[in-house]
Amino acid sequence: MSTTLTPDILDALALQAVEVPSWAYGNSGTRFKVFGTPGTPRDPFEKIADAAQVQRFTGLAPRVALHIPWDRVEDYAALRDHAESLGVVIGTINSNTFQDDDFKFGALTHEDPAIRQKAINHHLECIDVMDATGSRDLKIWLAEGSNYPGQNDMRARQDRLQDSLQQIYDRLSDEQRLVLEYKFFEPAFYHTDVPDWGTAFAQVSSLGERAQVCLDTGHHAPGTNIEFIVMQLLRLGKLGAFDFNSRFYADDDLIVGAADPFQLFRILVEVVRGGGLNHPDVTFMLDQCHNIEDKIPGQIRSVLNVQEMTARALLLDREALAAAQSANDVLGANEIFMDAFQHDVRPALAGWRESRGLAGNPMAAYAASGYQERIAAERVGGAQAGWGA
Ligand code: LRH
Ligand code: MN
Ligand code: MN
Repeated sequence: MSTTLTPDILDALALQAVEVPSWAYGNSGTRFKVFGTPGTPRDPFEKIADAAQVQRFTGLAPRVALHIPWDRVEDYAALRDHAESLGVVIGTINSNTFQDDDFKFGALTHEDPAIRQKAINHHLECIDVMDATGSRDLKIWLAEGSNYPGQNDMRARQDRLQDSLQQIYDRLSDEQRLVLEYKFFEPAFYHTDVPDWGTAFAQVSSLGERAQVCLDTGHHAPGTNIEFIVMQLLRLGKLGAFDFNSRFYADDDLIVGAADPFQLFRILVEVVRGGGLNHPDVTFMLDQCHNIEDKIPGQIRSVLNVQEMTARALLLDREALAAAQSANDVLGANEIFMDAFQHDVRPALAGWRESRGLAGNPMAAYAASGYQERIAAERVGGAQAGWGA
């Protein structure tokens, strides 16, 4: 194994981009309490300004994802200009059908054609937002399902879902994509209409080439081999996006790489193996909430964690690994794998940053910048991540 980051690895890292979610900058919490944080953005313009700080200090986060209606504004062209003036662009547009009373029993799967049409129309509005902001991806996560056996006809709901998704997909331009996110439970507790990668894969496969699967790392049962799913979706050409976060118990939305750095490493090894790293077709997005920590440094830490594990994944000696695998050298192969994971790349990455005119330690540089104190003083009455907006 190379003991340092070679020029090839540094070049690969230079192309890495992690998309940050606008909702990470708003206040969030659990169903028990949402804590307010001084300096929380009051509107989407301020969320984008905060996201731009992450890019400013890391050079790794050039795009900001929006959630509609949380980030609904009058003038999307102005929002786009605002983002670009701060050195970032608008990324994925996330739809939201989980906070409207009409959708209590379903949205894209609803039995009532009028309600289903309302849900489809919401997605068409999201595509209008994409047209106005230059966004490429429409991300759909559905909070639909049932709580009790017998409550619903699960098969009829799949059929309605397929029809709804097709109508949405047909409205996309040739440059735009639809990514469908799966989640095994919550808010529905018995059945969920898109619970797993197989269902997402089946649904998007019948739509067309520009329909892909989004893998949120927090959306699997404990113990799931997520890197296997990453491998399979890349193999099938259907991994469109990641929602990165980490979890101890359920969909905790904690800082990526905080709970299980080794899992993040294993995922990124498969991404590199599958040609996904720096591949324009796989969006690396964060989907996190910072309930108790400051949000901007929480996001800076997150993108640094992704970069760190990516660098380790790139250090994996694939030739030696392939040889050990062919020889059925079980322990030898595992040792090669672990060698890459155990390698401390932080000093090399600090040097990488400095060579690009960035601070070696972005966390410290942000803390010293005075930005946090300034927003705390200037902004009064910040908004929730969207749950109350
Ligand atoms: C659902 C989810 C989905 C939503 C986001 C706020 O749990 O992961 O991506 O859009 O959280
Ligand atoms: Mn998600
Ligand atoms: Mn989630």
